Amino acid sequence: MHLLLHPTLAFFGPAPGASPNAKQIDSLYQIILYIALVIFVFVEGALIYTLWKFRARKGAVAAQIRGNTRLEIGWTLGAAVILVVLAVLTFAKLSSIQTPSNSGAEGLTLAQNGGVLYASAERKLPPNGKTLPITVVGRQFIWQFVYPGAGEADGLGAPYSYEELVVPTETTVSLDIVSADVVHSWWVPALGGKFQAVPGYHNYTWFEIAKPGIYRGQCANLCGRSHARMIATVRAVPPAQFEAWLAYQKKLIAEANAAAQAARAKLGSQHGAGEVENP
Ligand SMILES: [Cu+2]
Repeated sequence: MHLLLHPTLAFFGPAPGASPNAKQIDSLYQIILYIALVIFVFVEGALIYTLWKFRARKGAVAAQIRGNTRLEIGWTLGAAVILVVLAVLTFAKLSSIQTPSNSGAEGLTLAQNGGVLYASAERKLPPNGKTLPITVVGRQFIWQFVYPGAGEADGLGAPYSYEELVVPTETTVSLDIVSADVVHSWWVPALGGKFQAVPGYHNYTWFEIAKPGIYRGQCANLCGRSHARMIATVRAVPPAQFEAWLAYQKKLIAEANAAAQAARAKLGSQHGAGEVENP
């Protein structure tokens, strides 16, 4: 179910969801908001009416009322029923928030691009098991994204990017969120909940973006002096464009590594290898 927030209420709502999990969170938020709004108007209305109707007047004697058992049982039960309804709705939506959906028909062909099956109790997979796994590394003060495609057995050589995460549309992307130093918090509001990046732990989340676009977020945990600069951008592009971008990124990294190696070799020949072992 996806409700539409009235424009005057949109200010109070979260960013409109661009991923199925974020949409579920959004609609849950709206259900609770509308129920709360009805109660708020009723309670405040009754209060204002009572203040006016029974205001102090000359000669008026206030009635002394000593409780009303039926009324008290009524509002206790009423509040309990509302809480039960909200709890049931939340649990009903929880699995579609936590469990990734299958990639769309137009999504990336995952078999060729590291559509890896993870035998992990914590990492939830889409029903068909296919997902594009990306590791998100929080570090002071930048987000790093590591994509599948390690060239060597040691796992090194995987393409990566900083600050901007590029993903294919219509593809279920599952994130493995880690930290290289202190606690950070991954949060792109339009793509779902907030997840902490804690050194020594893995946190998992996922999203699936239908249409090309740019989604912005920011580290949501004060992680040091330049925390405010720790921004994140997710750019969704069609799968073919993603593959081209990833290939180009690999090429750039390989070229930069080759240039660094050449520079190191040159320095080594000038000063003797011992001096530049650990530049
Ligand atoms: Cu941070």
